[in-house]
Amino acid sequence: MSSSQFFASSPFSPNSRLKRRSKFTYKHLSTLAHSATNCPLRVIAHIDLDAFYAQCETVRLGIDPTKPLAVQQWQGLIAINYPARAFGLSRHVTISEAKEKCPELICQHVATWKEGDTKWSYSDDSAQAFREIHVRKVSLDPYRIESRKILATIKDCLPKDLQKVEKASIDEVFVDLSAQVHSIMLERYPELQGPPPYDDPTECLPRPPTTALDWAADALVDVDSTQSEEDDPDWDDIAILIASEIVRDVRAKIKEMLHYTCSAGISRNKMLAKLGSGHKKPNSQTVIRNRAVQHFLSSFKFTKIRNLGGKLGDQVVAAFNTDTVSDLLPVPVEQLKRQLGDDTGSWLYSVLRGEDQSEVNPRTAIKSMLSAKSFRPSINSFEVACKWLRIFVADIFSRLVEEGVLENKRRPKTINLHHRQGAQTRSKQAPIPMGRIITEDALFDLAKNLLAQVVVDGRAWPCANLSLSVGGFEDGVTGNKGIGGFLVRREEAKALNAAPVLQGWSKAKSRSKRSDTAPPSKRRKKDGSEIANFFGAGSRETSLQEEADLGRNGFVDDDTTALEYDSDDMKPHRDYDEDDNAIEEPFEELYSDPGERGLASTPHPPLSQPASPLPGPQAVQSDIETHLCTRCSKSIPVEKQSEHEDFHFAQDLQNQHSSQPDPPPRPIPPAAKPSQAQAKPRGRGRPPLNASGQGGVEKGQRKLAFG
Ligand code: DCP
Ligand code: CA
Repeated sequence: MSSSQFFASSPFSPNSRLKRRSKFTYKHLSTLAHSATNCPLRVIAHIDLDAFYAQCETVRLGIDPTKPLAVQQWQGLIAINYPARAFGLSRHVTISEAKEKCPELICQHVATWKEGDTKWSYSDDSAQAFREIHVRKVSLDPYRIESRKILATIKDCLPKDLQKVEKASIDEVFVDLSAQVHSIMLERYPELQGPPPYDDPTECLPRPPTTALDWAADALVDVDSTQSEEDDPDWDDIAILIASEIVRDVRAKIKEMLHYTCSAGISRNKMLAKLGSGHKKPNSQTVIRNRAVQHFLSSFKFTKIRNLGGKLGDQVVAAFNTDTVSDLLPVPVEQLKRQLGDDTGSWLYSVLRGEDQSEVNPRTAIKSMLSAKSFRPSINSFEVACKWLRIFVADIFSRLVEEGVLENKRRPKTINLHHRQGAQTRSKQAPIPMGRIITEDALFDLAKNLLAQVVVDGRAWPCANLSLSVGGFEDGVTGNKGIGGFLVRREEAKALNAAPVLQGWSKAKSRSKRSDTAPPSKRRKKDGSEIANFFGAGSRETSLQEEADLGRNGFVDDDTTALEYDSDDMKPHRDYDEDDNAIEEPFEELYSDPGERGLASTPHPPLSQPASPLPGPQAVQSDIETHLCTRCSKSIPVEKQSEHEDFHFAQDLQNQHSSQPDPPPRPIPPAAKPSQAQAKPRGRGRPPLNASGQGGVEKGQRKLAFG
């Protein structure tokens, strides 16, 4: 569609006669072509699917979209479609309340993984799914698949060479339309193609030849009080109108091809575009022209603005005793700086005026994958934890296969285990061996080793929360590995052998405070020095940054909230999130013992399948051929001998290069790690071990059953 048909020429407009030149220059126009973040003609769209999971289920099941539907996860509702919202339903209502308010509500349970399954599946019976909560974990794969299709459709609608699309979450994208709009403007308004008068790029552009713009069905935000609708459009209005047409076409295509509705915001930056997409839902697009920005923002509480939803927002509210944008506008920048610090003060000053120069980052490749589960009641043994690790690995592995890991197109470099016990979160990380195909079993072994290290440290049980993630994705490398391969092998050996270095969580917390108040660049990427990694502990306490990433990406538990997430960060999708995939896992199951929820009559799942016995210490000793290491006098399984030697090699190197005192050498932590836990002297405050070397079962805790 061409919008020029909607433009009326205004030869007699008194305004246009008076203002023959635009307020924008040739330079501005040329920076639009380059999507410069400081270009005053810049146009950004934010597209957000309406009630996403609910729409996925409606479409998948072929249900009439006007029927009320909610997506259920165990006993909670995680997505409510708009027809159901008309009955006053929200995510906060319980299923019984929801059914009371809306008896015809369709509740569809999310897909789940069950131990031993090779794929997630849907259960026809939500109650049945809930009964099996102790052996199932949620899979969001169906929504990821739809999300990918939507992203592909959006990209197909935009010219390949001019598109800049950032996937911000499972159901949101930012699109920088500047370059495309620039090219359309030149086509529609040939007068813009000529060189600037006197070859001076600071010369103003001619005024657009129009007085009235047709905004079709867009929700147009009213202009600021200092502006007038009577003023003829300038090029920023034209640019945003063209962007709005593009977005309308994209939304129509998504509807036509995939049957989903979405809402959009179109404005001069990401912050405003995002506020715009939520302004009028569902199935609408909101345009915030430059001349309407202040009016639009003034109606908001500043706590709704990105980065101001959390502690920083609270701090500002406390400092100025207000939560509205309009109350803060008269506050001079100097005062903001005095009260909030220089960086935060000037950042806030700009944000309140609708300024945001953050870039649309077109990366779409997945950076990490996370699979997690919260346990209530907690789990109490290595054996049960390993069963969950099996499920996590199966879940992650199937996603890796889709990511082309088998063909070595891309592969993750690290595997991380996060373990929560009470108030303490511990994380272990190890490199994933390079130079060989990643298999499910290999991942499981790595995961089990990491868990064994947690067990060795003591205080592993009861465990309230476990998560496994892989990260550091790289494009696959083929051919001769050379010295790089050698180094990785040493690093890898070290990872398998070296003692974890635990730092207190409280330390991490206090470090976190330092970076909390810098809103625009709250979390900077850590400097990952390869040499440092090589000489550092191979498996280590995950850094604060990694914790933050993990938390931001959804696995926000009681401990990680200490890292100060904005309230909108608690949403599944963080704009500007670094890790693409894990952000889709945030609402991972946090379930309660049915008894605790007043559902005492709901039986716990029966012990339908006895837990498979884990090889105990004796079994390992007797079944595995061992080698006695002359360096440390440990018995090492023969197949681990070369890795063990690598460990000593790496440790020797470390001794040469480090002035730090060395940790005592530890034996390889294989599957039989609990035996080593048993052998290790029990530290103060550690719970007593039971006969199998596992932490004692806490009073009131019950051993969990796997079906
Ligand atoms: N989600 C979730 N738990 C939350 C928030 C969201 O599981 N607390 C999931 C379900 C949502 C999806 O993420 O469908 C997208 O989240 P949104 O916040 O974008 O919410 P919706 O898309 O459901 O609704 P809206 O139309 O308001 O965007
Ligand atoms: Ca949404």
